Amino acid sequence: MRLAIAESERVRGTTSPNPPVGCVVLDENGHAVGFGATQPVGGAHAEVMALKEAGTRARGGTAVVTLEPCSHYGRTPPCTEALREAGIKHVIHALSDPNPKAAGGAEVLAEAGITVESGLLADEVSRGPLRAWLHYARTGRPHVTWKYAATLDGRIAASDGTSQWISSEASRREVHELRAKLDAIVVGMNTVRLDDPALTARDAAGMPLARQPLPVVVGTSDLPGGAKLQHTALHVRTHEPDDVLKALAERGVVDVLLEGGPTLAGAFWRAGRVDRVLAYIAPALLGDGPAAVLGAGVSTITDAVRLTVEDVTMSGPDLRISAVPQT
Ligand code: AOF
Ligand code: ZN
Repeated sequence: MRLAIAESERVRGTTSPNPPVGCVVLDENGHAVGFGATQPVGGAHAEVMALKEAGTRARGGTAVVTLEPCSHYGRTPPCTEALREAGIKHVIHALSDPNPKAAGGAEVLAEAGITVESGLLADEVSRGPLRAWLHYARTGRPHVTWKYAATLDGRIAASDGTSQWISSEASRREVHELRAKLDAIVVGMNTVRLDDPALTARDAAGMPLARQPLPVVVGTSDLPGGAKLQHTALHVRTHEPDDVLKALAERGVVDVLLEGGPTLAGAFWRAGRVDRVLAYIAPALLGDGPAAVLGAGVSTITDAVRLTVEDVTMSGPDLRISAVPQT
């Protein structure tokens, strides 16, 4: 299953609105003979890719897959059918498919005499490669990760407005890799005015990475003339997080990185539309300057938004914290 997860990681950011699924086919002796991952929309599912590589070695073997094989005729024929025809005898999947149209694969396989086991590394898959898509499948809204870089005292800029660079080079590089795995990056008009970002995913030498997320600017006014994003960004003329998310869902966006700034972050918090926080905390102190979020709708301590920390790691000299709001 870890190999299947690794397969799925390779296609992250290329499959939306479909999930990035990974699959490994083992021959009857348990040797891995086929690897596959979901192709861009309309293309083959993970199982079909892995079966293709395995060929006749799949006969009598096992398919290990991060999501329950689909049982429906969608843009492609059912994976349950492909597995049966290839002579697969066992299927192990991490998660059941929450999409009612595709679900039911486990029963179909069992009826065909294939043994089915579910739940292997389910937590790892649901927090990892399938997290955003699971949220989207359940709510119809893209998943939002709010990412920011701040000092130890929670500030994202100095009092004179300067903000380059709060986080370390290691952290900034990590964010570029993350950008390439997401569908869209969202910023507000203030960020465009202040920072004139390009919102591209670049490597250490500043060259664009192979995959680029959709840049999105939120705000009712026009983009300033000459802004880097003027001809590349999707401009959503609203301040309402739900309207933004609706516009993005209509374009097949599932996984969103909310990058700035504090006012837009506040609007997403007030609307309850932050699904995960990714904070890069630099060991520096400013004492003055804007906070990471403004106007989150909290005025008294009992209303504080509480989060659960999922992970804390060092990113160069910075602390990287991943946390999810408590429900
Ligand atoms: C699988 N393996 O690799 C993926 C699955 O429109 P379609 O026909 O491509 O079907 C999309 C649905 O199929 C998607 O919403 C999800 O339920 C499932 N995705 N299933 O067996 C895969 N990507
Ligand atoms: Zn399928």
